[in-house]
Amino acid sequence: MNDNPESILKLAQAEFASIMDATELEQAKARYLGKGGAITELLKGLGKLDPDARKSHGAAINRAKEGVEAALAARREALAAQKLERQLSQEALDVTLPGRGQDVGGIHPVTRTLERIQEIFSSIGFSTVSGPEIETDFYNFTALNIPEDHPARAMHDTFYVDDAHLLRTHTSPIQIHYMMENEPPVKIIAPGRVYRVDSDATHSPMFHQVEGLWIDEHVSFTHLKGVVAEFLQRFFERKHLEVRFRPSFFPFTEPSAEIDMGCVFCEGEGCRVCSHTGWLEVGGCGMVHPNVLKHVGLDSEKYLGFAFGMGLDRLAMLRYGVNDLRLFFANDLRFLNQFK
Ligand code: 2NL
Repeated sequence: MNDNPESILKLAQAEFASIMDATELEQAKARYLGKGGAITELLKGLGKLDPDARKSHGAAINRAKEGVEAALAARREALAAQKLERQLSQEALDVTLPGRGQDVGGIHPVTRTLERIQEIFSSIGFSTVSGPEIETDFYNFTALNIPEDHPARAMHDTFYVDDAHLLRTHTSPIQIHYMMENEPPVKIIAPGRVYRVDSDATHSPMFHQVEGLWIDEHVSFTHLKGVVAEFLQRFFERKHLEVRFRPSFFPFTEPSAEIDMGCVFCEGEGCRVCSHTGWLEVGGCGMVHPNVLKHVGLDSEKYLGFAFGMGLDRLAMLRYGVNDLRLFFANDLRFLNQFK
């Protein structure tokens, strides 16, 4: 066994310097300073020496021990520095890379159209009301003077939920609820989703409508024409927008009319959008039928009023120049991003 402290120190220094791993270094330390280690064994042997030899030999062993500890600490530090250096070079971040960016959403064109409609009607005294999309036969048909055998009630036109419930086919039931719960004057618009069994380029099984209703003691057909014309002129931002009423029929109004406006694409010249007529059909209207007033418990001798209905999606298509209704409901970002 090697019992020369200086040569043990040299051995330790050489061994530590060749070690590249922290765990190995701790194992090597044990071979010198641990139980049964070379330095520890030397210290144990001191007891057998006579006092003089013990003193000088002890001092030599202690120098060697301090030397081993110093070499160990230096190597530990060097290995830690190496490890950090390696980590820094491997985990390098390129701080000059551009960020991923964030996409901000936009308001859907149909919602933007609705907000615009609400603003215009609010400025002439109409408030906005809403109601359930699942309705009963009474609110969707009976209260609106639609006869039991009317084709609109058929399974192939209306989505039935069960025997007693259906998906509303127009927003009129909102107004029926409102009239049953509020005293006149009633001055409201009722926008919302409606459902019909129908699907092609110009019809979606779910679409949006906005209806308007004004009930009071002295509301006339003249008010109806004035309100509708004022609305369309402001909605399409045209000072001289032609609006005409064509005689029509609805079970819930009498008299009834279709609402036409001058084509906003060709200014009445005739184009593909207006089928070369110069006119665009945007909705229907009329004076509320006395039977409807009776169904909601209003005195039809005292009160009367007008109602109108327009396709919200169609108004959005005309305003934004969209030629396929289905684009509004396909959720294609290439389409929607154009409305941000
Ligand atoms: C259209 C035609 C219309 C109504 C809706 C209505 C509502 C009540 C009473 C009477 Cl509570 N009428 N609404 C009246 C006439 C026409 O809609 O072409 N809509 C897209």
